[in-house]
Amino acid sequence: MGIAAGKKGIIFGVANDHSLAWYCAQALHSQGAELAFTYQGEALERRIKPLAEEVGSPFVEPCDLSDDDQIDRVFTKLNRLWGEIDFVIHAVAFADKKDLEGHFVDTSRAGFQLALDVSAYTLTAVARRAAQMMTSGGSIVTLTYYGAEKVVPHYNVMGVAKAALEASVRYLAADLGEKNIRVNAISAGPVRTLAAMGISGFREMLKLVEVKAPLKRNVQGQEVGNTALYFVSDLSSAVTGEVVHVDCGYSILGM
Ligand code: 0WE
Repeated sequence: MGIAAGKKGIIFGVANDHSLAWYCAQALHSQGAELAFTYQGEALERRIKPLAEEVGSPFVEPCDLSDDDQIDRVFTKLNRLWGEIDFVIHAVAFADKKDLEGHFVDTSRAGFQLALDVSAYTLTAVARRAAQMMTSGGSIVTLTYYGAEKVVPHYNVMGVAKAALEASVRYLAADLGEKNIRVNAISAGPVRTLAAMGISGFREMLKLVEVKAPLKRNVQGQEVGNTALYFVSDLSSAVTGEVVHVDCGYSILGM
């Protein structure tokens, strides 16, 4: 018996075995949770299917979260499979690469809309549909980053999107609390994932955290997964609307 035994939920955002969504999946599976997955685009199918199989998942579907019809389709299908769910892991973000290289002031309307739509609105889009299936209460967990709170060079429009995401966590927590649905965010320190690859200066960021953070190291994917497990489990039954930093203490320095 594990602390997530008997709990069922859906995970959005596994791209490969380095994804924070995948670390969440492994932590949840290790404690008895049953997992459903969605992935973005044909290209990822070949990567996701074997991972889902590793954790015995009965549900792996494509879903472009920028398309309401695809979200509806996934939840209709999930409802037919399980009828009820206990948790959602939302680990999804996207901005145009060119908006993560230059200056924030140069962000186009289209770039702003894309980043906010995919990285912030999708939490609300998913939460509304998931809440209908959370008939015994539930837990919704998303991933955010320090760039929402303070200026991080080049994070730019993603920082604005994560600020909107963190505010959405609080408004969703207020709306869904009466159904005993909790909504929280994990603000993870930098981790080598697909989303972090190719970002200029990422290695230097990892080095800076190692030198400056109170714990003198970077966060591991497993530690982010364990925090998601805590939020899904009843250990966090009175915690909602929170953004918890899982960053080896880096953010307390205010750098
Ligand atoms: O939230 C993120 C990554 C978000 C992200 C990354 C990409 C890269 C490839 C969103 N969209 C894209 N679009 C792409 O085309 N992180 C917390 C990781 C991250 O991203 C940064 C960081 C850190 C840390 C970007 C600039 C500066 C620091």
